[in-house]
Amino acid sequence: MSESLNVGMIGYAFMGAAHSHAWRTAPRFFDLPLAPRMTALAGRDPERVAAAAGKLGWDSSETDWRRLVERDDIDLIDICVPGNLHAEIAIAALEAGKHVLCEKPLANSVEEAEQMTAAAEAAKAKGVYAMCGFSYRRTPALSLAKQLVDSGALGPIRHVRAQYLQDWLTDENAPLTWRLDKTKSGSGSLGDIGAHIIDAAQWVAGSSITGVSAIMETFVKERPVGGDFVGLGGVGGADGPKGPVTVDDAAMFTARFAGTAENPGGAVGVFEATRFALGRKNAMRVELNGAKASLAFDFEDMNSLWFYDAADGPNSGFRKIQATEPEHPYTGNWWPVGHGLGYEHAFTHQVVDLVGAIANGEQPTPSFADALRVQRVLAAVEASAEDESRWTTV
Ligand code: SOE
Repeated sequence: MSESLNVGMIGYAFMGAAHSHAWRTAPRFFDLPLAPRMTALAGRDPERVAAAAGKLGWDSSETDWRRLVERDDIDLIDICVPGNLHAEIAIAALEAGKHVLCEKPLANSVEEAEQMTAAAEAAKAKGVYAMCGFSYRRTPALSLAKQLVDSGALGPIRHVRAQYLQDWLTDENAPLTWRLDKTKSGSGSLGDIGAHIIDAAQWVAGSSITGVSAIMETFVKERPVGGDFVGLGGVGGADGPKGPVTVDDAAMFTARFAGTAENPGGAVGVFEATRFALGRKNAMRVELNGAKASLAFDFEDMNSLWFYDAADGPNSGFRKIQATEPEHPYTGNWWPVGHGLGYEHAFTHQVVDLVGAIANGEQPTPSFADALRVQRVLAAVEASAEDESRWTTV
C-alpha cells in the first residue's frame, strides 16, 4: 500500500465536482506512487459544504479554508474557487508547506500571479510543489499534438489558430453569476476560456506569445440578479432587478510568437474566445500550420486529431487520427480498443501527473511560472483592447 497524499479542496461547484471526480478516479485506473485521500472539503455554508462533501466523496468538511491550511493531516490544497481568492489561498498554503493545485486562470492580475509564482519558487526549494489546472493539456489528442510538434513532424510553425467557442451566455436573461463580475473573475471570456487556448497554443507550439493586438466586446451590459442558477448559465427573472456585467463577452486578438532556432521569425497567431457562439458548446480548437505538416484539434471531437502531411502527396488530405489507442497519451489505462474518453478524463490525468511529480520530487507542469506567462498575455490583450489601434508587447 503506497503512502497517502491527503487532499483538502476548496470549492464544490462545477470545477470542484470535476476535481473530486478526478481525485476519486485516478487511483482506480492508474497505479499512483502516492494514494490520494479526499480528506476535507471547504466551503462557507456549513450545510451545503457538508452535503457536497458527502455527495462528492470527501471524508470531512470545513467552513473556513484557513482551517484546511492549518490542518496537519492535509498535504495538498486544491483551489476551485473564483480567481479573486486564488492568490491569498495559494500563498498561505505554500507557506504552510502544502502542495497546491490551483484552477485557471492563475490569478486576476499579473501582480498576484507574480506573487504566487514567487511563493511557488520558494516552496519548490523545500520540495513543495504548485501546479495550475490548465486541464486541456491532458486531453489525449491535444497531448498527441504536442508530441508531434516536439518530434519535428510539422517543421517550423507558421500559423497558430485558436478558438474557444461556447454559447451559454447567449440568453440575455442568463443571471449575473460570478463569472460576469470582474472583481471575482478578473475578466470574462478572455480569462475563463481564452486562458485555456493561450496556454494550449504556447504549450503545443513550444513558443511564447510576445505581442498582441486585441478587441473585446460586452454584448449584454446588464443581467438579472439572482434567478435560477443552473450549471453555468440558467435563466434569470427577466422582469426583476438587473446589475451591470463588468467583463468581456468576447475577446479576439492577433499575436506574434517568439522566434525559435529553426523558425527565427516566429509564428503568427489568431485567437478568439466567446461565450456567445450559438450552437458551439465547448469548441476549444487549436490548429497549427507548419512548413511540413498541419494539425487541428476541436474539443467537440475530442478523441480525434486531424493531421495533414505534405509528404503524403497530392491525393492526400487531412487524416483523422483516432487518439484512443493504447499507444496514445494516457489512453492505455482506460477502455480497450478505442472506446473513447470525455471531458472529465483530462482532470483525472492532471491528478495522475501531479501525484507522480510530487512523488518523484519534480516540478509538475504547468507550473505557476507557466501560468504567469498566460496571465501576462491576458493583461496585454486587455491593455491592447482599451485602445484598439495599439500593438501591445507581452
Ligand atoms: C466555463 O466557460 C468553463 O466551465 C470554464 O470555466 C472551464 O475552464 C472550461 O473547461 C469549460 O468551460
